[in-house]
Amino acid sequence: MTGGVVAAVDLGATSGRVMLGYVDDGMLRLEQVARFPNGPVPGPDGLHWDFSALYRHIVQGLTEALRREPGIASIGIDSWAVDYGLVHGDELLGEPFHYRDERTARGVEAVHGEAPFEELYRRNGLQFLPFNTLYQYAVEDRLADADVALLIPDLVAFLLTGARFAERTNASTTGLVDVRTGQWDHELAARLGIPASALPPLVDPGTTLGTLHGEARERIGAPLEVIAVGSHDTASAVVAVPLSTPDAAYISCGTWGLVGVELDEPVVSDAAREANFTNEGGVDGRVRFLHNVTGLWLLSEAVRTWEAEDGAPIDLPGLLDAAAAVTGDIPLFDADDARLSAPGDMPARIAAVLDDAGAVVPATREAFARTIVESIAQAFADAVATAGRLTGRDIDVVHIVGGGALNRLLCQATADRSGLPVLAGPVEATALGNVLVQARAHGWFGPDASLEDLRRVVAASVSPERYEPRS
Ligand code: LRH
Repeated sequence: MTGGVVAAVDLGATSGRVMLGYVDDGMLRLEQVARFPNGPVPGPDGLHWDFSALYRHIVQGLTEALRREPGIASIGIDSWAVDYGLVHGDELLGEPFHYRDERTARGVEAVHGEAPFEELYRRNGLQFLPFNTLYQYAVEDRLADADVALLIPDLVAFLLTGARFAERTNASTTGLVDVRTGQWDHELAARLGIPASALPPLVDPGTTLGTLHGEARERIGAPLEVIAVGSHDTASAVVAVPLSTPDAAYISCGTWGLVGVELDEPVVSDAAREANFTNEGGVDGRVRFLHNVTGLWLLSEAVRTWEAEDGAPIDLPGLLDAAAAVTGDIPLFDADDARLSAPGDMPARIAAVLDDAGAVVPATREAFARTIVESIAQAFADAVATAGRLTGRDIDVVHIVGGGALNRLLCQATADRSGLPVLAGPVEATALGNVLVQARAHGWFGPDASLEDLRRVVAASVSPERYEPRS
């Protein structure tokens, strides 16, 4: 076994990072080089991302990474799914839309008018999420003006190297990839009026995309290679779940809680469709059979509102400690309620959902925070049970990875409500998965390392915290 160092660009909905990932004799270590904020930016025509700022931060971060570590072997990029940028020549046609922009409602109507959801599910295996890329394309005015449409990590790779590809795990979230073959569904795209320019050549994780070129190469300072990783952040996170039993479930918990199991073959049964379970593409052709639960978005948006009210930052660990000490009945709400997906005054939105269900609205912030965390945990427990039912598995342990693994109240509540032990960590699963796939491409784990071998490296490098269910 050999080793080396790679750079991982990991873009989340609330922040982005550039990390160095060190592999040494079967062990893995991360060092953060840069961290920068991210979030929805309201504009005259809707919610966008400030992609130009993100790209500037990425180039700065990579420059610093190379300064610290001149021996970097390659760069890998992952981000949230579904969103894209339109490219004409070398130019980006405007800042990408944010998936929480409400224009997608019109897209759903237009697409389902041509291809009903039942048919879409048979073809693409995706749960219904109103922002899946095919709905966005249906209301995208400038699609025809573009030479190519690229999902966010592919767009970053294009700007860095000039290469125009679609990495397969992330492409699977567009709704335009055939769940059986893993290839673009050209027939569906044509029926929906989506041009071939939106379906660039697909590549698998581990493929070398290109070498830094032009201004990026000058700024960063070396002709580094960019390697495709599981460029959907959730795909990278699932690579780094140290699955401890064959019947383990995982929750990749950040803004969203992605709750499910890993499969070899998709499940597109009526029951899976009705339960709104998705079959997203995983690394090495695995299937991420999971359901999107509205995760820590509910808490972070509530905190954002309270901070605006106070004009001062909130001590989140302190609030969660106070929430854990709340006694008495905890009212619950449906974390997946569609009214909770847009930004803005989350406490009022949740109060309306509770009120409509005849539940009591908590009177203090700590009680409110407790209700939010317990409602997320209940949705996690329900989704774990459903994943077991739909796949015939007797789930025996739940791994929580991502930022949510740090939330002790959430981890314990998930154990209590699912009746299963929870193993929390690694927190940095997404960046670790990104690093692992690059390291494997360099042959640092031997010629034929499997996903299981990669997970053994994670298990050797981190120690998850265990939460036992309490009655
Ligand atoms: C998590 C995530 C999730 C998608 C959503 C858009 O960051 O990628 O898997 O459903 O963002």
